[in-house]
Amino acid sequence: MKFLKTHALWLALGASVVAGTSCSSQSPKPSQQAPAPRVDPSTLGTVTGKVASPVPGAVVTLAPREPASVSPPTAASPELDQIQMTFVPDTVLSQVGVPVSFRSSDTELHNINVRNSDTLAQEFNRSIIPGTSFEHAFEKAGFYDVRCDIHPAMTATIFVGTSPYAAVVGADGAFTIANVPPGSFTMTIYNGKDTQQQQVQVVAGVNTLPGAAS
Ligand SMILES: [Cu+2]
Repeated sequence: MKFLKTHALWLALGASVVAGTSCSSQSPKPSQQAPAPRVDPSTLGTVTGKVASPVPGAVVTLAPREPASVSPPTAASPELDQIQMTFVPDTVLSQVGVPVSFRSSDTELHNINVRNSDTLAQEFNRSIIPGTSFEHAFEKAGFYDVRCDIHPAMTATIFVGTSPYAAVVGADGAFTIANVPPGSFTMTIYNGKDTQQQQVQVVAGVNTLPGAAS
């Protein structure tokens, strides 16, 4: 992805917190050490915003600044499938220590070659038999490039964060982060090679940042 000066790209960034949109029925994943304390679903929100001129695979995260005040992860288990010679989805969000399920729903034999995008260190490289799956938990945060060496057109990206609050930015720049508890967060925007951070206070109700699109 090309370097872009995002200070000029931020036409708009808005964050709104909408109470009552959480899914309280999800169970903690087995990998999590402690069960999730009960959180009143009406206190959780959905943070939405818009990044101008996003590059493909841009990611937005919210890292709690007050860890004790926020709930543990509620995100679904991440999965990267292979369907008709394509990785689905093309960008997967995970967290440090949370297993990613690698699956092949294809009839072709593929391999999965994963490298850290920054260090190029190989995380693993293994073949996957059609109709099977395996899990792998990443221990280092960052972006990972995924490819199938048999079919060079098959590529994907995995983002491993330290927070459960993350979203892939859409082609139109829009992003939505669900199940966010009120609190103080550092928002990080990974837009290609460029990274931007700002502080966000998530409160009940609607919170629109300066410059947000109407
Ligand atoms: Cu392949």
